Amino acid sequence: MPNLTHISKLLSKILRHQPDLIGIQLDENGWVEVSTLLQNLEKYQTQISFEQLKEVVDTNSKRRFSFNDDFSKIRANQGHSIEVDLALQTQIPPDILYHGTVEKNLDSIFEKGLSKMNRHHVHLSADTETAQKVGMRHGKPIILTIESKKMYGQGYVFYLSENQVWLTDNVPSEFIQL
Ligand code: HQG
Repeated sequence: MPNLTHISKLLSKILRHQPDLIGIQLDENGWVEVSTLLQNLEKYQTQISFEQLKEVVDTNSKRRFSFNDDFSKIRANQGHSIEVDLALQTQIPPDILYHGTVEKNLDSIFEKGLSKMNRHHVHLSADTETAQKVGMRHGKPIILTIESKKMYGQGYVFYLSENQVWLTDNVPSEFIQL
């Protein structure tokens, strides 16, 4: 039986990047019927009960997934590479947000600003601990400070995902400090 981490990784792959891996399609807002998801996972040799799925959604350390109100649909909260409209609400950011990265990216970041790369947005966090963890995925973490309120004052738009990740389209280098 697949463990929770395995299920979470598989769900990330399917719900953010490759729904066709198990022959499903997401709707325009990134949702899929839970029954379709479970049936198709089974077709591809991964048998998961609704209770296990719910446990993954409830216990996932980063709250990567959400059910709709009646638990009939599920989607990833952010991190997609395929085109979906998460209908995110714009939010007023705090004065400062943080971004964790690694040294090898710094020259390029200070030249071009922070770019969304393969994702839909640049990902920022309200606390340095999270930025540290995000940076660590790429190597020895370096935390950049982003003058988010100043950006907001100049018309840049910010969103807060369901799982508390701050998202924006790009961060020009003038708003970034080491
Ligand atoms: C860097 C995980 C050169 C950027 C995490 C980062 C997060 C540039 C890398 C979420 C650049 C992209 C996102 C530029 C940005 N030149 N490098 N102009 N602009 N970069 O993984 O922010 O597990 O796509 O600093 O916890 O590291 O998926 O983004 O190092 O929340 O749920 O390009 O992914 O969450 O890397 O992480 P990523 P990220 P999940």
